[in-house]
Amino acid sequence: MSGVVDLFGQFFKNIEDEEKRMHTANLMVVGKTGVGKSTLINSVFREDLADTGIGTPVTQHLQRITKTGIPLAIYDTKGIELDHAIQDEIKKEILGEIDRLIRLNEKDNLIHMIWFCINSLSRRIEDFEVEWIRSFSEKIPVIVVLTQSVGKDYKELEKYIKDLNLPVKNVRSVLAHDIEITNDYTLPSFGLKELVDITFDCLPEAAHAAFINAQKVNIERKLDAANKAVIPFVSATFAAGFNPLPFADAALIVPAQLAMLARLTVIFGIPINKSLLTGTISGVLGTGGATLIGRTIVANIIKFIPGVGTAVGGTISGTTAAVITAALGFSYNQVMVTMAKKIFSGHDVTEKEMIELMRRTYKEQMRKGKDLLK
Ligand SMILES: Nc1nc2c(ncn2[C@@H]2O[C@H](COP(=O)(O)OP(=O)(O)OP(=O)(O)O)[C@@H](O)[C@H]2O)c(=O)[nH]1
Ligand SMILES: [Mg+2]
Repeated sequence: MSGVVDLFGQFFKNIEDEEKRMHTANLMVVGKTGVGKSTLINSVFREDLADTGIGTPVTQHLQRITKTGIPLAIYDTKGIELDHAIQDEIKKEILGEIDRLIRLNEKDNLIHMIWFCINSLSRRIEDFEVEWIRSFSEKIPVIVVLTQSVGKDYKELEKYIKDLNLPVKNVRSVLAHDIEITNDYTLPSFGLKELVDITFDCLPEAAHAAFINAQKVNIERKLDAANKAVIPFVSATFAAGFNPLPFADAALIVPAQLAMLARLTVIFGIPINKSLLTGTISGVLGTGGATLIGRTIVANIIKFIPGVGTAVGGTISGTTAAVITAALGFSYNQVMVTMAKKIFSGHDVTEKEMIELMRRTYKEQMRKGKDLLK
């Protein structure tokens, strides 16, 4: 490869393409007023979705909340605690919409999952709720979520509901948000990570990536998906370098590696800060501003391989190429984990610390891969 390529321009274009390719996950959240639906949504998904998303009325008692950049639609219900006649109407309304979407048969528009929320503090499940759960479960997987679970009564309610043997996927207690009891005593939130896990298992495969991207409580799930996504790129670079690549041609694998990093970025679903990402990646690719010469990048990448240096007979083998790609992918994922944890808990991340982390984990990964090079 000769000349200068706008690699980072291509990288951000790859990110846009990956985002466009992603399906959406559609989740209905049902529950009486004040049970904590909005609090739950804001605690599980990015960017305070319930408060900052755009709500579009679907029917009188159902609105669809979405937000640009988040591959998720939430169907939020309103006013279901009203009198029996109205409850029947609302139930028909919701079932009507569910059926309409099933008839449309577009996988991006189907409602994939229902969280049926009941406030633990109410200490009971009403007859109409049991009836609704039974009807909805015939069409869509339902998880009963016991919200605002504090004290010990919620365990009794959880057991009571489980013993009803409803046709649901699960019954889970959660506390979506910490509760401050006194100045120095806070009840910590719990159960959200588990809720994400069991929801994930009920979703159709096409909605998995979107759901992982949109949620912010289960970073291990993001990491797991991202590490799996590295493998095909490693195989591809191994194949590309099966015949030892002349040193200069090794730069040909760099765009594929950046395509990999773009995919990993989108799996994590962290708000895109272009200069932060450019800086972090340049930390191992070498700094050349927005544009880099392929040769420089390869020289930079290779110098991290212990005992290989820049001259290996002027060629780079398939195994070396694969080790480099794996090290780049896995170290980038570690950086994304740190970034996700900080950003989702409201902390700042600095470019300097991300560059250092990227370099350190990249070197570690290269050391691990070194055995393969012998
Ligand atoms: N600390 C704490 N407060 C909660 C939790 N869940 C709900 N709340 C509080 O309960 C109240 C009602 O919660 P919302 O999330 O607005 O309930 P909702 O179901 O969205 O209510 P509607 O939109 O009116 O149907 C709010 O004051 C919340 O702060 C929780 O897990 N922890
Ligand atoms: Mg609400």
